[in-house]
Amino acid sequence: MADFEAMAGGVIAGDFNRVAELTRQAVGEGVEPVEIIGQGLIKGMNVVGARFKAGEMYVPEVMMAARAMKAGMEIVKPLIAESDLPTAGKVIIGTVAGDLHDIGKNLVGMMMESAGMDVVNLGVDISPEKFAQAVREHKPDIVALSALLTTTMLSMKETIEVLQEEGLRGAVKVIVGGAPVTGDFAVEIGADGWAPDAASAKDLALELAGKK
Ligand code: B1M
Repeated sequence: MADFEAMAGGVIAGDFNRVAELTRQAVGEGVEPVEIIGQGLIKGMNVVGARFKAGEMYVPEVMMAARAMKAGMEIVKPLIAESDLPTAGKVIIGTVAGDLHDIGKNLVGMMMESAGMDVVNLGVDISPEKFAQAVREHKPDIVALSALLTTTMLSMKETIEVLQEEGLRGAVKVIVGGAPVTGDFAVEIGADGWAPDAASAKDLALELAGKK
């Protein structure tokens, strides 16, 4: 009998060996991979998101939890047809042009991935044109822009403008975040949303992708 509670607990504790072991066990017992993801892995990560938001867990612990979840996902993913994977929407995420900070952005990406979203992480110093190219290529629901410098917040505005100019803006929701970015700024530059932290960004992306 698959122990989903222990699996979720392993994710919360960041114990990737335990999560891998329990996942293998469940697979061996013939449990559906999609059930393992939904009942065990994502459930654990949901708790992590809520605790992080409440200030009860910190960045390194969240990263460990995401790593534990990944250990389980790597076992079940090859067993699922791509079309059967639960997808909560597709996101492209990147740190905007001129900005090399990526710790927070990667955390946001991990949270989204852990919630079942298909995340394409473009990296850092991503120009508006590169974002536009990625939208054409990947056809995401959400474009997520991160900036940590007050000077590079302007690149967020430029990215939205280029998406508009290239006729891509209507096809995606744009969300922004990063330490200097505010909700007012998001409204000012015409973004669809802003979130203060990784767990809230995940919730916002799910909501805008129509999955929450
Ligand atoms: Co830089 N840096 N840095 N830096 N750095 C800051 C941001 C700074 C506040 C430090 C300071 O002066 N007190 C300051 C910015 C001042 C400003 O403009 N307001 C600063 C500066 C000035 C610089 C340089 C210019 C320094 C220099 O060279 N003179 C330079 C710029 C380089 C460049 O980008 N072009 C620089 C370089 C660097 C390092 C390379 C050394 C390194 C980055 C390493 C890396 O990322 N791989 C670095 C670091 C580590 C920092 C600090 C210390 C920590 C940032 C961090 O990772 N925080 C930072 C000071 C600080 O914040 N205490 C600082 C942890 C991370 C989990 O939080 O990124 O805020 P954060 O992400 C949060 C939220 O913001 C949010 O969720 C995350 C988790 O909850 N979030 C989103 C982030 N993206 C989001 C997207 C969303 C939603 C939420 O939706 C899409």
